[in-house]
Amino acid sequence: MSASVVALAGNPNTGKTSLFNVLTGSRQKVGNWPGVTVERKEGRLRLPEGDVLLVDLPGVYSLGAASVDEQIASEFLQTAAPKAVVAVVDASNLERSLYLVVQLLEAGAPVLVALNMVDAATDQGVRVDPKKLEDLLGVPVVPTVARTGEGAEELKRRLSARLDDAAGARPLAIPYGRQIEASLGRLGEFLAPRLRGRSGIPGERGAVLAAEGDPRIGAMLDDEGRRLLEERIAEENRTLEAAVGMDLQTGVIERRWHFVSSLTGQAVSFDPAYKTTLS
Ligand code: GDP
Ligand code: K
Ligand code: MG
Repeated sequence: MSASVVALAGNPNTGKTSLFNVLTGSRQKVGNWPGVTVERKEGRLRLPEGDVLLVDLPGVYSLGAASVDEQIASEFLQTAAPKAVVAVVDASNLERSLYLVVQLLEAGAPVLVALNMVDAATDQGVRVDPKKLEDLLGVPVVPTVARTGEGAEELKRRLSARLDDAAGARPLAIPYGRQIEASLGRLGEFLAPRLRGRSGIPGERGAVLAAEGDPRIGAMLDDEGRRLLEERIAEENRTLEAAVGMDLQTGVIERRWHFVSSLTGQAVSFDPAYKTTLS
C-alpha cells in the first residue's frame, strides 16, 4: 500500500523548505512538476504509525490559477487529495499568510498550521496567540522555528493525531454577507448538477471558484454550460453592483480579506515594551 500524502503549503519564504528539511532529513527526492521546470521536492516523514510522503508545494499567495505555481498547488490539492496539509505561515507577517490558510479551509482541506518564524516575530515585538488562532480557525496551530527545528516534534505529534482522526475536515464557511452569499447560492444551484459526476467539486465550492474566475470550473463544462455560466456571472455582477457597489469577484476577495483581518486582529498583539529602533 502506498504511503499517505501530506502537503506543505504556504506563501514564498515562510520556511516551507526549511521545515521540509527538518521533517524529512535526508530522505528526500528532488524532481520537477510534470510539464514544467518548477522544482518538486518530496520526502519520507517518519511517524510512529508509519511513513508518510511529504510534498513541498510551490510558494503561493492564493489558491487560484494566476501563475504556474498557483496552478500546480491548486491542482495538487484537488487531485492528490492529501491526508493533511501543513500550512506554513510567517508569524511576523500573519495577515498575508492567513489568506491562503483561509482559502485552504474553505476548500475543505485537512489543515494544520505551522506558525513559523515565531523567533522573528518576537524580535519585532509581534505576539501571536496560537491557542486563540487555533480556536478561531478550528484546526491545530503549532509554533515552530524551522531554522532550528523547534516545534517540529510537536508538529509531528499533532500531525499523527490528525491522520488518525477518521472524521473528514468540514469546509469553513466565510461570512460573505447576505447579498454575495445569495449570488453564490444561485451560482451553486446552477453548477451543482453540471459538476456532479465530472469532479469532486460540490456546487457551492464551484460557485466560489467560478466567482474568483478560476478557469477550472469552465473547463469542466461543455460549450453551452460555459456560455450559460458567463451569462449567470454577468447577471450576478449587475445585481451586486447595484446592491453593494462591487462585482462578484471583487466582493468575494474583499470579504475574504476582511475576514482574515478580523482573525489577525484577534490573534495578534504587540509587545508594549517593544520600541522601534531607527537605523
Ligand atoms: P520557503 O520559500 O517557504 O521554502 O522558505 P525557506 O525554507 O527557503 O526559508 C526562507 C528563509 O527564511 C531562509 O533564509 C530560512 O533560513 C529562513 N527561515 C526559515 N524558517 C525560519 C524561522 O523559523 N525563523 C527565522 N528567523 N528564519 C527562518
Ligand atoms: K525561498
Ligand atoms: Mg521553498
